[in-house]
Amino acid sequence: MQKLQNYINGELTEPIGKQYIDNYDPSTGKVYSLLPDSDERDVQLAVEAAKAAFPSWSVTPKDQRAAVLLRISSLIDKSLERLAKAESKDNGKPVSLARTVDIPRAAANFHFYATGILHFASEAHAMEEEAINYTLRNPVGVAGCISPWNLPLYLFSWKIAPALAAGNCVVAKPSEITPMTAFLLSELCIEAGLPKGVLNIVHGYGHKVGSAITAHPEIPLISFTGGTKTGAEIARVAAPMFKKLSLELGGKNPNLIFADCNYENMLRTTMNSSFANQGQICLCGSRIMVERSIYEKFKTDFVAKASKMSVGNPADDKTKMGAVVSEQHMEKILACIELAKSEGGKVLCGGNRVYLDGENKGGYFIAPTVIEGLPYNCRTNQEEIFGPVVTIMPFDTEAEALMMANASTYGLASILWTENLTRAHRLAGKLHTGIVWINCWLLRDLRTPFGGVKGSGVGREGGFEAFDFFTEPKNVCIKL
Ligand code: TXE
Repeated sequence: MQKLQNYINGELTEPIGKQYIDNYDPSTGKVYSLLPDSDERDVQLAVEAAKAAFPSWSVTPKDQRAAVLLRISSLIDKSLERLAKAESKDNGKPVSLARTVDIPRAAANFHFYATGILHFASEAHAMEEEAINYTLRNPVGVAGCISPWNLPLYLFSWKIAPALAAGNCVVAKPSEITPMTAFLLSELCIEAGLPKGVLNIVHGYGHKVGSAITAHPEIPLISFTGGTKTGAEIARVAAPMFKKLSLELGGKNPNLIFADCNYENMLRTTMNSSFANQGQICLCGSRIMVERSIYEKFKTDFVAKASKMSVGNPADDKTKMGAVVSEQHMEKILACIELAKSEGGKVLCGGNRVYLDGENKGGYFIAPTVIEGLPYNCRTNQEEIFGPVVTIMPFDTEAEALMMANASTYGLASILWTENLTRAHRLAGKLHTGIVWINCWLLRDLRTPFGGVKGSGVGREGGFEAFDFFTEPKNVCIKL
C-alpha cells in the first residue's frame, strides 16, 4: 500500500509520529493509499525549514523565482496524464474533467504568477519640493496555505504559486481527503530544483495540522479555502493574533434565467453549472430561478437532460458524472435530499444513491437531482449542499428574482441569463455576490478579483489582488 510522505526542507519525510490515515478511492469505496497523520511537531519542522529558507528566497531576484515556478508549471504540463488519473482516483471526478480543467489550471496557476510577479510594481508619491514617498511591497514571511478536496491541485496551486512568486516561503496543508496530487507536486518541486524549505507540505487532519498552522505564532498569514464553518474557526484563532487572512468559503449561488435568454446556450451551460464535478464546486449554481413564462419548458428540458446524465466509472474517458468525494459527504448530500422532501420539495429526477457493479460496486455515486416546489427561504434553499442537487423556482418580476437571489447568507457568484443588456448591467450592480457571470459560467480571467462576500469569505484571490495579499506595503517618506 503506497504511503505518501510530507515534503519538509526539500525532502520527502515520514510523519514524526509514524502514524498514517487511510486514503479512499471514492469510485470503489476502498482504501488505496495512506497519508501521514502528522501533528504539530511536523508543522514545527516545516516552519523551521521555511524560516531558514526565507532570507535567501525573499531576496532571490524575481526572474530567478519565476524561472523555478515556470519549471514546475512545465513539469505539471508534462505529467498531465499521470496527474489527471491521480486526481480522478483521489477525488472521484471524471478523468476527462481532471485532464481538461484541474491539471491544466494548476499548470496555468504557476505560469500566471511566475510571469505576473515580473510586472508587479508599487507606487511613489511626490510631495512637490518637500518630500518623496515610495511604497515597498515586501514578502510577509512564512505563509500558511490550507486547501479543500473539491479541486485539489487547482486550488492548492492557486494559493502556493502567488505566495512563492511574491518571495514568501510556505507551509501548506492539502485536504486529508485528497492528498495525492499535492504529494506528486512535491516530487515535481524537487525535480524543478525548488530550494529546500521554500515550500513545505504537511499532510494530515484539519483539526491537528490545519489548526497547528493557523495557531503558529511564526506564520503571520493564512490563506484558506474550504467550508464557511471552518473559515469561522480559523478566523476565531487567527484574528486575535492579528494574522493576515484570506478566506474563500462556501456558496449557494443563484441562477436568474429570463425568458429573453439565448435558450439553447442557457440550457447547455446550466447543466454544467449545476452538475460539473458532481456539483462540488463552490461556484456551481445550485438555486435556479426561471421566469414563469418559460418555467414549464425549462423544467421539462432540464429534467430530461439531467435524467439522461449517467453516473459512471470516473476512470472511463466517456464518463461525465463521477463519484462524490467520500462516504461521509455522500451521506450528507442524501440527508439534504431527505430534508428537501420534508420541506415539501418534489424530486423531479435523481434523489438517490446509484449502485454500479464490478470494481465500482462500493463507490459513492449520486444521481443528478432536480427538486421543485420549495420556497426560496427554506433550509434547502439556504444551506450549502455541495453535491449534484439543484432546486428550481419560477419568478414573475425582476424585483422578485433579485430579492430571492440576494436572500442568502452566502455571496460568492451569480449566473444571469438575459439578452437585455440594460437589464444585465442593472442586475449585475444589485446582486450581492463577488462574481456575476452573464450568459456564461466559469469563464475565468486569472487577473480578475476572485472571491465572495457575506458567508462566502473575506478578501480576494487572483491577479495582483493575490500579490497585494501575499506582500506587506511599507511607505517610506524622504524629506527633499
Ligand atoms: O472544507 P473544510 P471541505 C468550500 C465548499 C465547501 C467546502 C468543501 O463550498 O463548503 O469548501 O471543502 C482543513 N483549522 N469551498 O469540506 O472541511 C481541512 O483539513 C484549519 C469554497 O474540504 O473546511 C481541509 O484541508 N484547517 C471555495 C480544509 O481545511 C482545517 C472553493 C478545508 O476543509 C480545520 C472550494 C481547522 N479547524 C471549496 N478543519 C471557494 N469559495 O472558492 C478543517 N481544516
